Amino acid sequence: MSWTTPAARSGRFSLYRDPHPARIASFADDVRTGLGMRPYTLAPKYFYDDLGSALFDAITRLPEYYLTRVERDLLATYGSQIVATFDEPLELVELGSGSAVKTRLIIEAILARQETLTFHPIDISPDALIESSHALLASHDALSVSAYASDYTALLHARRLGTRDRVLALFLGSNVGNFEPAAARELFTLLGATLQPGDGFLIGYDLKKDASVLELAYNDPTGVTAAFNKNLLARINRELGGTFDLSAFSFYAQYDAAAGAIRSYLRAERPHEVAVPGAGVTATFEPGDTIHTESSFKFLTAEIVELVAAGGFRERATYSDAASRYALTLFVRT
Ligand code: AVJ
Repeated sequence: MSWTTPAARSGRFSLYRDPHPARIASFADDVRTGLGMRPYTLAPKYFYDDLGSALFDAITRLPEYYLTRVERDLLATYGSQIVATFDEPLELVELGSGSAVKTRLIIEAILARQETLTFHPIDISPDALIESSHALLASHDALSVSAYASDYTALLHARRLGTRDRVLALFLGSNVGNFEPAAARELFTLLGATLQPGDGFLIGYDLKKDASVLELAYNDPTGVTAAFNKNLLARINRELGGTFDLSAFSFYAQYDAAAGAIRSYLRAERPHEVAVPGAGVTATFEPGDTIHTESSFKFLTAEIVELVAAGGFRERATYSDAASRYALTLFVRT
């Protein structure tokens, strides 16, 4: 198997798979490392199994979690303007496309002014890729999809996107928020090396704001975010034979204003001993011991501009809502 030969092809759809998935640390390896030392840590990319993806989808509908809704409104309002920044024909690339619901708005803006479009979604979940691609293809005859089931850093390293025309790359959903600043800078450097001068890059990010608004978005009173986090323990039980008692843990998220990040934790409420045979690790918990599950960074536009500049990008325009909750910044590769 290789990046150049699709693992599946039918009509206007091709799916490419990472030929070297072993280079990416596996779930078991990451669980062994994360529970093998203190403070306990698990990586947020493992939230997204089938149940976790469904729970995240529920989060995006919570009244307190404004991020998804505001971003969708910004794309609906400014999509055509964003697309009109570039000469046609455009090709579209998306890092971490997930369900690609909001991408539809950009696809439609592009297809309003050119006859055909190739969309290159990259996502770690092949199921999400196949499902979202088929939904998009079913509603747009003029669309072709070249999908990549991969960690996007691995794919960008491989430089095998196979684009021909002017590219607009998307990185939406505040996904940048899960990257420590140094890792984000590295990702933008890699992206910049993959794109050509004149190509575009649109990033969506959550703006810094009052801690109470941010904390409510992550400590939703319905408990969906708590379930989303606890599913990580349930997934360890399901896939690695773990013995986590989910009822021994509570969830909380706290804004670290100095770092500009919401930090999410599962906290043991009583003494607990866990074995995870599939990862070859055991862990003990005293009441109050935590597992750090996620950091969700918040930004000023100037901070995003500075980070993305590492990849050789210049800010072209920034769009945000009237309440300055969320922003899209459009960059051009220089
Ligand atoms: C998908 C990483 C942007 O950090 O806001 C939502 C994930 N975690 N609620 C975020 C998430 C808890 C989300 N990102």
